[in-house]
Amino acid sequence: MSQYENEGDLSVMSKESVELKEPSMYRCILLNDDYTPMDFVVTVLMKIFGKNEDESQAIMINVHKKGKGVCGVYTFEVAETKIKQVEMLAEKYGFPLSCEIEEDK
Ligand code: TYC
Repeated sequence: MSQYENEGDLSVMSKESVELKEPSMYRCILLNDDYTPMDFVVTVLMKIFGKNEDESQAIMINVHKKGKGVCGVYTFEVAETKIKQVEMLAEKYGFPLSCEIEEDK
């Protein structure tokens, strides 16, 4: 009998190594400002966050009125990448649009 026989046998593995956890999820929070044009924000929501035009309008207006709002919930790397994309696109056009990350608990 091979010494490796029991590898992968859940009955002999410790509880910690058997329990697979779901990855934590993170919200992308869009922040309001006084300078970024509304249509630019709507375009960002469609292009980067995959929202349709109606959803994008609704999110943009909500952020405009309330100061901030969730535009999507993703795994950490995806959320971080989207935030970088928002900031790079905003910088390209000289707008101060900003987005932050927050754990979704
Ligand atoms: N407040 C901006 C304006 O009046 C529009 C805006 C909405 C900017 C949402 C940023 O995340 C934002 N032009």
